[in-house]
Amino acid sequence: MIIIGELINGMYKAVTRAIADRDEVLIHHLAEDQVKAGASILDVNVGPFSNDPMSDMRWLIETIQKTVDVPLSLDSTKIEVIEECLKITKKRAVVNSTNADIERMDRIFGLAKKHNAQVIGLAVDKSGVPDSREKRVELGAVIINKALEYGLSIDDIYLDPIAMPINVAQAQGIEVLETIREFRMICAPAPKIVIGLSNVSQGAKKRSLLNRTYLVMAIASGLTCAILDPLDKDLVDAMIAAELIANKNIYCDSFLDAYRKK
Ligand code: THG
Repeated sequence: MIIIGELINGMYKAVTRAIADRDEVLIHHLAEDQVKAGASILDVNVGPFSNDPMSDMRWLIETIQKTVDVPLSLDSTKIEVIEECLKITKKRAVVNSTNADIERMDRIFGLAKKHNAQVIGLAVDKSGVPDSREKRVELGAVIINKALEYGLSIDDIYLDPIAMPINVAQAQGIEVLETIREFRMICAPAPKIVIGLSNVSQGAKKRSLLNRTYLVMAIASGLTCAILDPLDKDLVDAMIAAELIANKNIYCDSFLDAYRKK
């Protein structure tokens, strides 16, 4: 599993505050702690309340790159912001994200090709998040075709079926799991498949329990990557156990320690 650390996101009040105060210390800690806990990519998102997303994203990226040396997931709806960030990221970036909208795919895949970046493709179009697995899979295929047209490699594309909050969209939980299963069959080799795990428990009680239960179910369906909170130790333990049971790693008695050491 590829872990994308979710914690540097303005959805978290402490991060919004750190951005406003240009508090490097908090961002340094969040970056280091997530990498130590197993994140191999860090998501960077200024959140919905930023008055100046361009300058806030630049500051976050520069601050993160002072402490850790991992690829960053540029989580922004603004193409100009993504374009600027691609110029300053030191490691190969992940553009988070395009959707299946033709104009956006053209811009994003063009930029990804130019800057040798990977891309997350959301199964969404102008009419919003589909209700059905069929529509999600159709949009996934549209995204893969467009990426190939731009000369990107399948290995550099992550398809995202869009995980929804269980408290308002309960029936979507299973649709997303089935979509993951079908995304694997869109092409060979299969694309990478990612979800924003914490979406599932937003607004609900017992968030950590919901997150780890859904992660295990999604791994059983073929998930290969998740944007999640790597500091939730029970969550990462459940992930390691699920991958072991899915025969992705060889069993040994100290399987948790063995996984974390490698
Ligand atoms: N797909 C892709 N990218 C994504 C998402 C996705 N990026 C954003 C999001 N979804 C994944 N990241 C988060 C980060 C935080 C939370 C949920 C998803 C979260 N935050 C608390 C909340 O809103 O309740 C913050 C509360 C606090 O202030 O402490 O749940 O699906 N490609």
